[in-house]
Amino acid sequence: MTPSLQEIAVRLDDAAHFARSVDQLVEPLTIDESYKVQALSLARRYERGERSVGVKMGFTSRAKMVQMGLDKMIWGRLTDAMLVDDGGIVKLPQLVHLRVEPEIAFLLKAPLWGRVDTLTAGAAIEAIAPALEIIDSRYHNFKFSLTDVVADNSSSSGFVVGPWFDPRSDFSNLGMVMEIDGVATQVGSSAAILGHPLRSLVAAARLLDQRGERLDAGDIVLAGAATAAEAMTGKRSILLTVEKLGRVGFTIRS
Ligand code: OOG
Ligand code: MG
Repeated sequence: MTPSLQEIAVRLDDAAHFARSVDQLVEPLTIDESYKVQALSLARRYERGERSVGVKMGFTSRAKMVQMGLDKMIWGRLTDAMLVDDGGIVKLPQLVHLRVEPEIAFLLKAPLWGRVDTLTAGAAIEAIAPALEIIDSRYHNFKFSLTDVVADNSSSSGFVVGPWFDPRSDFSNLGMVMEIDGVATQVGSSAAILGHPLRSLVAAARLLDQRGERLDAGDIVLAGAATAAEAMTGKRSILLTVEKLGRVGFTIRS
């Protein structure tokens, strides 16, 4: 018997909750259905007391598309339980197989939905910050199709946000260096995110609207990784430096 979307959502939510990887979905889902599974699995988190704090965009850079072999933008939902303090600690047993990637975060001061231009999107930003995303696919070996990953909340697991800055400074092409235990492992620019990270916010407003959702004042939006993600297995210290915006970091403990 084909499992219902709710059954798939429970399977993926349990996998995330208990940090156990599962098989890729054998059920042929449409992209619509995979976003429904995502919403159903998040509903379980909200029932456990988590609160929505925004969204993350995925596959907004060439580097990420090439690394994962997928070429369509996706999005996932962020909750307060995923937020890791700047300088904080993440424990490995809570994760299946984490990866870390350098991002830019937006904090919104106004709602955004549908087709908006970059001027409107820019005017809705309260502040921008350097950010690290901790992704953790719930599928074995971090392997998935587009609908698999969307159903799995686009691999969302955690995120760390650095100091907030005035968004009126030019952030179209800022150097980004991610260091692991003091060694620069990923080097890029904010321009790798769709040519300008603001375009990721424009895309978020449009893609959410297609599912009848919108961005609200107070939401955080992660623009998507500027470089490929780094897999990590042991204790590590991760630091991202973004030109003009400063630093954000955290430590992984076993
Ligand atoms: C999917 C999530 C992609 C990004 O920043 O591109 C993403 C994955 O790579 O597991 O978060
Ligand atoms: Mg990401």
